Amino acid sequence: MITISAFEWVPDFAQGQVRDLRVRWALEEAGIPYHTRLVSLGAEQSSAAYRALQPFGQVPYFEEDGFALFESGAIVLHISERSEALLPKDPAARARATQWLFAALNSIEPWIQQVASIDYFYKDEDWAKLRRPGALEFAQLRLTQLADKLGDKPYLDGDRFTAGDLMMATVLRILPPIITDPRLAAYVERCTSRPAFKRAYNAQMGDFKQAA
Ligand SMILES: N[C@@H](CCC(=O)N[C@@H](CS)C(=O)NCC(=O)O)C(=O)O
Repeated sequence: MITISAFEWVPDFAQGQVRDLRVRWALEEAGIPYHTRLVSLGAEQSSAAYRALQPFGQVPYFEEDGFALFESGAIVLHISERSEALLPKDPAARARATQWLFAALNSIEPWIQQVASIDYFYKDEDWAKLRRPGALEFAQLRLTQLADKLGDKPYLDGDRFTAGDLMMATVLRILPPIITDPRLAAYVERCTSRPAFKRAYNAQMGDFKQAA
């Protein structure tokens, strides 16, 4: 049985956003059952035992029959390799889905996360007030470029949802007010109205409720 780690509690703004959601969503799309190991913020995440599984003390990690993996991108890819619902069989389509998964993590997430970190953690700092307009401008440039590439297609590679869309949608959800292009807003809505996303989201929120 697969085990993934998740936080037992996070502040309200982070609930429904923690990166184990990506892994839960991939498992739901693939129809693979899993358990969660709930970890507390602070001492437990920083313990040597936890850091043996996730060297940065973060969530999520993935474990199955003694095989352990960290980094949500690597975990989602590992799960996706087992399911055509996430990675097409055709090698070229598969490579393009992987390309979009990396684009989400490497070309989009850092810029959205920069603005999100300012808004969530530093908004009253003088340096943050100076930095925010430039960070926002760059994030918006990337988002416009993404929207142009998406165009009128339902998903990034055309008509079918892949692991690339799963990852991109989780990244675009990080800071909803930043998504002003109607094509991207509709895309996020399309991806997150999938039943597998709803099950994953409810499972994360359910774990927080249970621990409260
Ligand atoms: N690159 C990592 C990032 C994981 C990450 O940022 N996890 C956050 C929760 S969303 C975390 O554990 N934060 C607590 C910390 O960094 O101490 C991944 O994608 O798995």
